Amino acid sequence: MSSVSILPPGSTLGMLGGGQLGGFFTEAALRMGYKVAVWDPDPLAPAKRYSTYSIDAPFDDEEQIIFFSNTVDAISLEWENVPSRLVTKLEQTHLVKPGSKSLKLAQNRIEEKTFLSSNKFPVTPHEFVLNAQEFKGIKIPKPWIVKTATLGYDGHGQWKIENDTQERELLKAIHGESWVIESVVDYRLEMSVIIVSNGKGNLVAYPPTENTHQGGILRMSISPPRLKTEIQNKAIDLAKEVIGCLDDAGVFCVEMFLTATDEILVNEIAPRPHNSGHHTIDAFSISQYESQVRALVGLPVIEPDFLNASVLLNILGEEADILSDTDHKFELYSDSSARLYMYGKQSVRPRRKMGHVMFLGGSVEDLISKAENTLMALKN
Ligand code: AIR
Repeated sequence: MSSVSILPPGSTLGMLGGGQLGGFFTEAALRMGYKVAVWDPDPLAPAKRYSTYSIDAPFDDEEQIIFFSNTVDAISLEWENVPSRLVTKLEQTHLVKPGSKSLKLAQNRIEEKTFLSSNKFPVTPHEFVLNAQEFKGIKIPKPWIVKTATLGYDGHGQWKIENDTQERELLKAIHGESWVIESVVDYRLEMSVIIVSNGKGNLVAYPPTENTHQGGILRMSISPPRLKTEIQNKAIDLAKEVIGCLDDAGVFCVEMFLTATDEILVNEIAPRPHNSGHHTIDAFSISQYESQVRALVGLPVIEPDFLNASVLLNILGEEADILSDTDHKFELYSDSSARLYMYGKQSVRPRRKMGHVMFLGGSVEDLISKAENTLMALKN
């Protein structure tokens, strides 16, 4: 599609996927005067709490594809598992940001790694395994991180394999798939950079966040990161180069490792806002979700102002029930620096992202200890 001028408030934006990321997009779009049509097969998807139009059909429902196309003026997405076939189809008639090219890359780790290595971006040592038999020929020594090539997110489809027994167990459990096998890198920390691209060469970055994970799922995200400015700038430059190479528009996240020798390796690219960017709602003048709206409707994509330090704590699985237990006296409820976000998910599944707490202001060290205290209280 050729580019258009600014889509005015009052227009309807289509959102493929209706999770928390789509929910925050929808809130930002509503504030800016837009209507949003949220398409998610789950009738209770969080973003539908705010949507103007809501579609519950599977993503291949021809009737709903027509309804959606007739209703929306431009389209974005909020998770990688939206079928790329649908996006390719919608692209023929609508502006879709990001487009199917970036989506396909993010949907297949083999394609993603190939894109990164062929563009000479630093990545962890890896091998591709196209069927279970090929596990025998892997040259990378254990320990490995095994990742399914497709349909993985939030630690799903990922295993740490440290010895031959674990490899045998894994081979019993997995089925006809393809995988990326990565060396376990001795890294100092994980970080991510959110990039906004207008698709015409203008790329804007949010400063990096420092991220901690548990069981492959983001637990805390710290901003500003406890890193030298030089390393932060290096991470921003690298993220801009990676997203520049994609040649697409929208909000993207580049996840990275910082090694013990201060080398930065690119781990993953997400063609959407990111969990580690929730803080941009409270801690920056323009959130990643407003940036997603801006990039989509053709408003200028601009550098956000940093407002205050923040630490995000994700609320996972049954922790959501513990947090709402009225007998429990959580300090965070009497702490004016703590903002609670619950996504309104109806079913609690183990380790599912149910909400988050954003600790704001003051020093990062104080915010981290508040987040750690909350985590401890959730375990008791
Ligand atoms: N998401 C997308 N990629 C990674 C994550 N965490 C967000 C999106 C998606 C939601 O998580 O907002 O819709 C899916 O969450 P769940 O709990 O239904 O699996």
